[in-house]
Amino acid sequence: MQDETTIHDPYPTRRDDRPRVIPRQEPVIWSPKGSCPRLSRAHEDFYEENGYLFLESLFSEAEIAKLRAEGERLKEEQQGDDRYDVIVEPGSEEVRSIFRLHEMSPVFERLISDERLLSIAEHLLDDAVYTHQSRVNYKPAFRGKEFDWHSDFETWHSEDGMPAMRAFSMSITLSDNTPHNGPLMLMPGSHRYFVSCVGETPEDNYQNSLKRQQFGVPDRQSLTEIAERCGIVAPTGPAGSVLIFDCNTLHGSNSNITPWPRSNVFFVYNAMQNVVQEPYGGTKPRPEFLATRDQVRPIRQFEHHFGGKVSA
Ligand code: 6CS
Ligand code: FE
Repeated sequence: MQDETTIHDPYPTRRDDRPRVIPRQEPVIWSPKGSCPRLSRAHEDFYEENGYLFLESLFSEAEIAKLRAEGERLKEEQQGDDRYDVIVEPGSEEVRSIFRLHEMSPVFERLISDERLLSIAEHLLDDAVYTHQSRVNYKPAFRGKEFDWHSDFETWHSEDGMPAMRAFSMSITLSDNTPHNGPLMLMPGSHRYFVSCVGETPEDNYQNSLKRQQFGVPDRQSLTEIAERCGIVAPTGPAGSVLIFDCNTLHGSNSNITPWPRSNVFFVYNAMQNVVQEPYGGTKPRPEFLATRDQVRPIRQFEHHFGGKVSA
């Protein structure tokens, strides 16, 4: 158990019997604004204010067709295997998520280092970046179940030992995300509040939480207050769009009972200066497929760009 007197934990969670709302202590965008070739100033201002940004049709239909085929290939390949990094839907054998895409698929390994994504990641985090986690959430037709409201950072801090809010997710839509097939919902601006959760994390929690999260789900009063303050949005758009969201933006999604899947790839970029340490919740570190720990290496070397001057 992490002795609280040793390392100060700015975001204590799953420790007390009542929730707390702690103001965010880190910047949202770590680089000076206006220094990213791929984002306009309006994009940066929106992301800083809301904790998410939706970039429509970043990838062409031809590119997405290849990515979708790769997602289906992986699913066919894993179907029926009782693999630890393949999660099926509660109550069915439908594949819910496959993790470690960047290790299992050269196609997705290339995608995570695609300049259209990597340059934004290095800018937002102002550092060399590595893959903390990658997955495809299939949210299959008729049977794709919900994801309860949560902050990814709350889990990654408590169960993986991620020190600071210097990470974010990119969700690449492999299928059209419509208002009806369970698009990701977010509370815009919620990234500025860390909601500590109650309830001590059971050992090997991930064996249940990836199907249905019960620990690290904020209490209903906090969720209600923040939803009333921030509202709820559900960005939709065609396959090939990219939803960027901060590690601490509250999000979730409804079940999918439509005949159309809502399959999205998720890449989590973490700053090299924010490599996971001992889990702050005191549980044993989660397996490598959920949080890169032994294989941490930058996707590429990074040089700081301040006002066009390049300094190593
Ligand atoms: O535990 C995790 O790391 C995963 N759980 C959720 C619901 N979102 C982030 C991540 O995929
Ligand atoms: Fe999440």
